[in-house]
Amino acid sequence: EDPKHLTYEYKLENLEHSKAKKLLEIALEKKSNLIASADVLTTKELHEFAEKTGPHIVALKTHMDVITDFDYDQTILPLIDIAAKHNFMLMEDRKFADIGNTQDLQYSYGMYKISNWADLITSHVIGGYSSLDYFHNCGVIAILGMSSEGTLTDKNYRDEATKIAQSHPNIIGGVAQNELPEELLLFTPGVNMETSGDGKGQQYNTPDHVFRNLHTDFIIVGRGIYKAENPEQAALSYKIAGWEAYEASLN
Ligand code: 5FU
Repeated sequence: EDPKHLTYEYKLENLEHSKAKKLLEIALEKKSNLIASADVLTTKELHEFAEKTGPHIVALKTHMDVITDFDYDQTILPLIDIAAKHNFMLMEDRKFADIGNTQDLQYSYGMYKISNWADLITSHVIGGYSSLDYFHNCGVIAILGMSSEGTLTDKNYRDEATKIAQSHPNIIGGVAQNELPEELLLFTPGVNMETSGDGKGQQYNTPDHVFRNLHTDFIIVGRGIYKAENPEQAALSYKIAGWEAYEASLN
């Protein structure tokens, strides 16, 4: 099998969405396929984590609703500057799962005002094709399959969800634990080089596994980096491991 269609260069040429292109450009420029998940609890920790990991990542993934001292001006505005300085994208892992009108409100209003700053957002597709129509100015990453033990995202669900992802112009890819059609970017969480689980249902694989067997495009790493003794060093290690696994998967 010719591996050309698996390369970031090929995908950059062939994908249309501007956010997909931007992500692929950053990947090639930094030789990184790493998305760091910043599941920290304060604005200060979030900014420090973004500064430390920024040079090594293509995107910073957030759960803004766990930031205990969230304040739009204090939390978001500096984060936008840090992202610009280190050239990474902002991905809010909001996992929308409602009717179109509610998702439209949740995306732009409330205190997080996600549409103002997120380049990428995650959304379930459980509300159906049209529920995804209101995510403008961002790239949507559809939750197709989850990494947790006992997830209900069985093959039938994933196949139907993948059809929506393939046909909806706002969707650039999916979160999944299986290979996806070539026109969708694959984002894989549940990556850790130290351990196989967290005792709370999370199931981990290595970077090598997810590139070789799933042909993933981007690895998402949380505790492997932010819980490490030296998060900056850990980000660099995952960046190198991810890139080497990507290159090895082409051979
Ligand atoms: F959709 C998913 C999924 O299937 N598994 C996940 O782990 C999302 N995640 C997120 O990736 C989860 O919400 C965490 O933010 C992150 C994984 O963090 P970890 O610390 O590497 O387990």
